[in-house]
Amino acid sequence: DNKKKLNLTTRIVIGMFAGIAVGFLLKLLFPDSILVEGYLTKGLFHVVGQIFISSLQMLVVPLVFVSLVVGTCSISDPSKLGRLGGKAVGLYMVTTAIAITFAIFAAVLIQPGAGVELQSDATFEPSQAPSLAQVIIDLFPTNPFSAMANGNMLQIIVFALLFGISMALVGGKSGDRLKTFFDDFNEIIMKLVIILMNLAPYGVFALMAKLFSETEFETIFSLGKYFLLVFFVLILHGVITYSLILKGLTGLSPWTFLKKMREVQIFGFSTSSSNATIPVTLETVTKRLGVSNSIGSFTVPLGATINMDGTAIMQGVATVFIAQVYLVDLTLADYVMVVLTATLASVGTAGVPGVGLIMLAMVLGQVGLPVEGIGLIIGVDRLLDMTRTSVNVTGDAMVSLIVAKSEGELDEKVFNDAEADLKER
Ligand code: DAS
Repeated sequence: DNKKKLNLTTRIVIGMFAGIAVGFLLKLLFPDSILVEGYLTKGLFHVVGQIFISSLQMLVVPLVFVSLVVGTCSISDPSKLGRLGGKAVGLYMVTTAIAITFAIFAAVLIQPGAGVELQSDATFEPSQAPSLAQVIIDLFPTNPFSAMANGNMLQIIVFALLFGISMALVGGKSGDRLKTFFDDFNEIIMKLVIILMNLAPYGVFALMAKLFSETEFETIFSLGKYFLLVFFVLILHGVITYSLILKGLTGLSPWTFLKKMREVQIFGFSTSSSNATIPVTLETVTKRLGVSNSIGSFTVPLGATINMDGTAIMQGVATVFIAQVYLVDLTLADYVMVVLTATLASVGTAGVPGVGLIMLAMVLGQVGLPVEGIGLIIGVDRLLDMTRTSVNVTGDAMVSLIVAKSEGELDEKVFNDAEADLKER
């Protein structure tokens, strides 16, 4: 039985590749079959895939609220919270700025949009980037229950932090009684995460089979240079940059980190949602990488919302690509504006599928580029969204490790134990 349990990750990887293979086969053998579409692509695969994603999303709000209350009330001096917040937000902003700068540099070098004759008939309303003041005001929920009902992550985080601090300050019998309640609640929710992770091989299979049986690969060829450049910079950032930062700032083994992050990356890839992946990211960061819950429960949900390095990479390349297609010369000041806008825009938007394109409209609007240029790249965005979400969640986990290590709250025995928590799966 232990042997079977050991290979949930393997089963998930098998599910992913089997889904891709079946998707390709269906597209190849029954290209326009109504039956396949009716019973599989829009039928079985769609249903199983959506149930899988919904089951993850179902846990996000209770898990984030409860784990953050538990995490916060175990932090004795509230001043530490300020330090934690500063380190986490600082690292999230810096890694995102590095990501987009790297992406812009690569795009200016490779010129993916040069000589591209593409027309876009899409029309886009450039949604205005929320002012920083508004973003800060919106952090505080007028009604915590509606914040939870709407899944407004930043407001849930703020409410949980305040609630946890108050519990720690009250202390005594009622504080401890409530802490015991939340500890138990947290344990049950985390067990539920593990139970639902066993759905993953089927859920990932269904999502991949549906995606690869309905993706028009022709569009990818027409935007080959753009697609491959974004993909390449994403992989470089996710593997090389993160390894250098992790090794440099903590001395931890990047290989161990990336190996243990495989499941989380597959969840991010198949769901295209950092938010839906939070339960798996948090479970992995605390139980397999050795980050304390009081840090992980804060840095992971925060990261899923404000940290989107992968998204920033797409935005960097897309902005240069669209400028090249529309023959607009961007100045250095424009590029700086793109870096700032993309980094700031990522703060105010949740980690859900396709949010990167919505933010791209803000970035293009800031540098006066035609927002309908998004129509040029929307056809290949699905696969890129999946890949950049994997990078986003990897960045969230990496920053959690760095903050935990700097606070002396990283259990390196767990981090270096290849079998850590595998028995739970
Ligand atoms: N899908 C988003 C996420 O969950 C990223 C994006 O849309 O770019 O992180």
